[in-house]
Amino acid sequence: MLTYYSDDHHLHHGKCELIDGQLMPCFEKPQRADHILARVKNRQLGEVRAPRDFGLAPIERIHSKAYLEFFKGAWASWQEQGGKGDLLPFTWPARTLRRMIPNDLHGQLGYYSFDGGAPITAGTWQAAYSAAQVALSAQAEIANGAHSAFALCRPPGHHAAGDVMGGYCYLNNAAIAAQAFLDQGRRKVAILDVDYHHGNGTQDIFYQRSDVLFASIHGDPAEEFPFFLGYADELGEGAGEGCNFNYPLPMGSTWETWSAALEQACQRIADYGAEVLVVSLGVDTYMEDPISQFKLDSPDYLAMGRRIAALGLPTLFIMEGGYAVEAIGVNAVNVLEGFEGA
Ligand code: SP5
Ligand code: ZN
Repeated sequence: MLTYYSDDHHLHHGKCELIDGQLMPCFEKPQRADHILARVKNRQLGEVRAPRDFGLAPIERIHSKAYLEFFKGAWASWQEQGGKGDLLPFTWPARTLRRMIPNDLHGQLGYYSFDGGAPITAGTWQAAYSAAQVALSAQAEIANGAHSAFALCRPPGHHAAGDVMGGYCYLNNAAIAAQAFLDQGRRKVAILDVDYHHGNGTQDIFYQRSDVLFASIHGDPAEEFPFFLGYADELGEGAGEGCNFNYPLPMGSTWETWSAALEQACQRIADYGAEVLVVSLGVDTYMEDPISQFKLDSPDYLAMGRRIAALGLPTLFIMEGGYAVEAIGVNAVNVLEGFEGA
């Protein structure tokens, strides 16, 4: 399996995030992608290629121009104001407030985000832009006939909606790739999100559409981030009704519980008649993940890859979360090796 990867992810390195009332070093850090790349090479998964540049057009199919303009220019505005430190939002247009776009940079940052987990640093735009190109390059590989490809994206994307960043995510790499398949003539794309957290951004982007089926297995949002989306009764709306499936699972879930949900999600994908599959590959379901509460073990990821392969679909794997840095390479590549060995 080919891997697409860009060193540009190193340009994004946020300083801290608020966890349990304490400012902690960001869990979403460059070593994550470095460990996965090392494992891809060590296991000789296949060639590692730099992305092509498809420009902004395929990104604009998912994200609004206003959002992209804001994100691209935010760091420069901050510097003009003499800003020090990462750009972090602190006020959001929550219930009781007006949903308007203020002039002030921090006002705009609040408007275009849903949490304080997506810091903008000097290189964040370039890193996120390159991650989207990594996803598009792997997508093109499959469009050209490959049965599978791995987009080693960082920063991740599945929490980002059309004009909202958050949860370590800025540009929704999986959604951008899925849309590219459709724009090239495919009619039905399925996205399977196996990250520990609900892919709220991806769900929102495709919620009213029938050309993308979204299925997500995640920590019950009643107990876990992102809290405000990802419940089992969210089934899609309008034309998209019946094209959205959430499998919220209890804290502490093991492979036994998790794999039963995977079975159901795969059944939905098969019934839908997807022509191609995009997997939002988060491995923060791992038992030793520092911010998550599932109990999957490393060999379980091989089984996960095998079950996904049994769908028999051309499959694009897109890296999302996973914060147990020492094990992230083994776990992510286990999914890919399970898929290939199946
Ligand atoms: C892509 C992705 O996986 N994003 C996840 C963002 C999660 N941000 C919220 C983290 C909350 C962690 N709470 C941990 C409590 C540990 N005691
Ligand atoms: Zn996650």
